[in-house]
Amino acid sequence: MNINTILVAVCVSLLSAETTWAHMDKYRLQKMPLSLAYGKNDFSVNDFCPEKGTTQNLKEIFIGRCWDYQFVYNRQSCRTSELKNCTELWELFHDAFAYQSPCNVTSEGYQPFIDKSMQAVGINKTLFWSGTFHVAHVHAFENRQYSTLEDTLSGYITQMMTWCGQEGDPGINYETCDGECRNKATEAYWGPTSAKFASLAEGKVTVLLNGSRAGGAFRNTSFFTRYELPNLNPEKVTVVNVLVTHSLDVPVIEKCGVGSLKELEKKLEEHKLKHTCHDDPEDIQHILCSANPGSRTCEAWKILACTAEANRTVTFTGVLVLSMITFYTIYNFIF
Ligand code: NFD
Repeated sequence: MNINTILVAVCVSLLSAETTWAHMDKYRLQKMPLSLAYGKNDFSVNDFCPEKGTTQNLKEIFIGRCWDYQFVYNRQSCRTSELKNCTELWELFHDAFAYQSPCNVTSEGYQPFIDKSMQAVGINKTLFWSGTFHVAHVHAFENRQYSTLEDTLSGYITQMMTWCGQEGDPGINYETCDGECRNKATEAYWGPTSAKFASLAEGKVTVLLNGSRAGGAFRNTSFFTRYELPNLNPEKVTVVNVLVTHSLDVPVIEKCGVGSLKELEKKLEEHKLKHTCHDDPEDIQHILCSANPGSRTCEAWKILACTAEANRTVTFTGVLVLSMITFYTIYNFIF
């Protein structure tokens, strides 16, 4: 039996069912940001939001979130940028879609609201996500150096809401937004909002992709591909750090440099953007494992991490003992 086998056996016995992940998750649940309060999995917005029409009390939620953002959620925004008038922002937003059919809504209509509300998040802070909604927001929340679109005023106010207009009174359709132009109307808002967010990015930017997503981690149809990547300014963005995460206990579909991630590298080069790519970074793996402590992937990962740590400790102790023996021998020899 070699030393490594012994260390693995020690780690297996030490790692009991009651793990640190579970504690971390309990702590996290106490102070969840808005973007995390709605569910733990990544699923399509249609599954997530069963209501068919505009979110009830849209105006009140909009204005409430707007003041909340400026005075509570992102308190320092009062100091770093001028205070925005939330009623004025609501009017700009409302005028972009109310009293019109969703088929007539345009990106240009939303531009005054976007221009008035969107602010830069700061150098090295921008975090994009695609297929990783939940984990990206936990990551941004826990590593305060990151900000997603949903951490900006415009993204915070409008995230996870549904809205659409109608020609007749009251100008907003609370019954259904499921008409033929639903996607076009969604795109008219989120397209230019994502583009503006990306155009303000500076320094290192990070994108968190899902390497277990059927259809590829980097998809031609995603907002990231169509609106964010093309609007990154190579004069201001020093490097694009691609992080690829994989769902636990399911086969890995893509890794850095493979499949659609190879396409992403090409696209970044076409845009003259430097890039790096990392599979399953440790801090992301911690987040996934804290939510699913019993998963097979996490168990294996914990044993690996523990064995590596134990190996380091054994090596360190060995070197220390050897140095002491050498020192003792030399000392005895001299004196
Ligand atoms: P996707 P993408 N809960 O994952 N962005 O690249 C809720 F509520 O395919 C942000 O197309 O990536 N919604 C928004 C979810 C909209 C969830 C558009 C979930 N668990 C673009 N998972 C936004 N905040 O709504 C997915 N969605 C929705 C910007 C999500 O709202 C971001 O800066 C989106 O409408 C990010 O870098 C749709 O599913 C990138 O574009 C497609 O999400 C994400 O768009």
